[in-house]
Amino acid sequence: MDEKLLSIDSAVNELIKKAKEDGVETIFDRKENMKPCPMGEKGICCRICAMGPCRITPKTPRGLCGATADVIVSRNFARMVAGGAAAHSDHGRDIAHVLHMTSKDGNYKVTDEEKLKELAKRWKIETEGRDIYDIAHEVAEFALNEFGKPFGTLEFPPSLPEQRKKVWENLNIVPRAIDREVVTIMHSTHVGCTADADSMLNISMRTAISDGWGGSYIATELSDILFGTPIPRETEANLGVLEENQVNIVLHGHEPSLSEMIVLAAEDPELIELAKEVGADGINLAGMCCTANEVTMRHGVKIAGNFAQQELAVLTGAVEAVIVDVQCIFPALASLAECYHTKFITTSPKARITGATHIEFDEEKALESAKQIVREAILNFKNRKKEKVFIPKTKSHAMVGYSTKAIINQLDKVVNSHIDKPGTVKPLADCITSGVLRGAAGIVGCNNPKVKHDYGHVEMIKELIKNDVIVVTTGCAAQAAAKAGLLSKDARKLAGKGLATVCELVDIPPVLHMGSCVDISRILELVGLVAKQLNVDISELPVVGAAPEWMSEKAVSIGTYVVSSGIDTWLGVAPPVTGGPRVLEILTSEMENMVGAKFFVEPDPIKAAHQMIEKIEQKRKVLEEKF
Ligand code: XCC
Ligand code: SF4
Repeated sequence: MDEKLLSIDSAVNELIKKAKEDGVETIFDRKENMKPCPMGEKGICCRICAMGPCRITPKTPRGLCGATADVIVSRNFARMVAGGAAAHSDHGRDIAHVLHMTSKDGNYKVTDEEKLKELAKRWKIETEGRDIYDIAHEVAEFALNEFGKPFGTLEFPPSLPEQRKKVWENLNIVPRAIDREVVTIMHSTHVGCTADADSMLNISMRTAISDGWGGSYIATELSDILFGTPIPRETEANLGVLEENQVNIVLHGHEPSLSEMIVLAAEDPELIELAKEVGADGINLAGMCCTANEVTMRHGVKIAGNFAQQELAVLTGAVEAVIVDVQCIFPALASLAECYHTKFITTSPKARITGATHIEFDEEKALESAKQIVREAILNFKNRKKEKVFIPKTKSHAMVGYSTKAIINQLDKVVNSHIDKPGTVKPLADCITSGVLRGAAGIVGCNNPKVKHDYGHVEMIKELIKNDVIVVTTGCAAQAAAKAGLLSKDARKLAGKGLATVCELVDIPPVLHMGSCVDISRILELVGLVAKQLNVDISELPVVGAAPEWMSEKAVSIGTYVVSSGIDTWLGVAPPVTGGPRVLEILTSEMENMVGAKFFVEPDPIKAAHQMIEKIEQKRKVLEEKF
């Protein structure tokens, strides 16, 4: 096996080599030995009842109950959507509970009062003359109600264009309560329920929409209210951000309610003093996966790496603790950490892992809990084995923190205040209609060892910006971009002339970091606002999406809500649906007639980028006739 082929990131390749020397295994080794099940890959294995498992073959074209390949594939797909929507939305619910817990003297406070009041007004909650915390609690209750309200449909944010809502109404896919949509999938996929691929995919779309425009949107808005709406700031990315002489703590997972408190705890003078007592120069926090995105957006905390790098952080031998909450955490970290001095600390009852040290994070005593966890890390510094330490030098400069509001602030730089009022997306819409920017692309998602690490993200992004397509990014894709230097303002030199000029005038990099995966809601918000500005539907905009290295169920939900929102989406890895001809036909063709967009599968990121550009140009032609 040629290690050089595993990643485009030299830090990764160096540490894969160290793993060999240290005699430990990583995902890259396990990938070598894993032979994926061909049935699973096509989605034609059903384990929904105990008469099975049933596998579809030429000799057995139906399961015992008579389910066809399409029925099985569509049910499996729906369950992936449900898993993903549940994870994002439950994260949103947790944040709502934290908002409900806020008080003037508590650990959790309201940071963005303006955003709170805006949301309160939208939800018709009285704000005049009221204590900010009374408003916060009522907003939290309203949000919590969105998950399980018995009647009516989801409250949509004002960024959703009316045209889009009509599309959903006509297809009968307007979500009701968020939990209800997830439960409906679990019910409909139970043995003896939905046995019709078309209907199963409609239900999937409705559930996915309840994630993107519901659970995830709530997660983002309430996180901003609690911890602040991100503004542009500088950071650094890659394993080179770990420090030789400091207590290194890696924050990994998703919900900012934990990581925000760790950030606070790490600033505590007593704990800094303790770090010095044990012989370190200080405490160094570094983020991983979406937690990294959350804390870098709001505090500039450095980014250690993305999904495929979590084991490699431990392999440096320089990490005192990996602190995790939920989602995207390798169980492999438990046994790996044992080979080093690293403490692998789980904190959520939703994600306990055998072999990990479990210190339950108590939100009622959040700061105290966080301090206890940081103290564990500090006390572990003495166990670091110098001879086992290897920190790659690699790190890149990056700009992060482009919330919709931050982008609008940047756009205000070019508003001619005699003609236009500031505070809108009009300058962006103008750049798109005039053709200075050909269009926009959202590049999101994970790492997947089926794709050379980071290659899919980085090559696709480079090709797009070269062709004057502005890129917005979240999740582990954003971290790939950060590590490759694409989030730096310097990356303008890789952009086409139009995009480079816009970046110069507006003072932004050509690739904008918009946050974590739940923050894809920020992308929906931005795109929705541009569509409203131009009075068109989202599907009419020269806007595309891609997940070149996706792997999680969350990504399936995301892909489905992005397409359902009218944005064509490219996947670098085929989802397990190829065994269902009707399912495949709907996802890659018929959805276009239904919601104005569809899925494309293209493993080659450069080819995919050109397909995306072609689609953008097609959409431009139609749009240009309107303007
Ligand atoms: Fe997870 Fe959110 Fe994927 Fe990264 S991008 S591997 S889902 S951390 Ni969300
Ligand atoms: Fe087999 Fe039908 Fe049971 Fe699935 S639901 S395992 S296809 S009998």
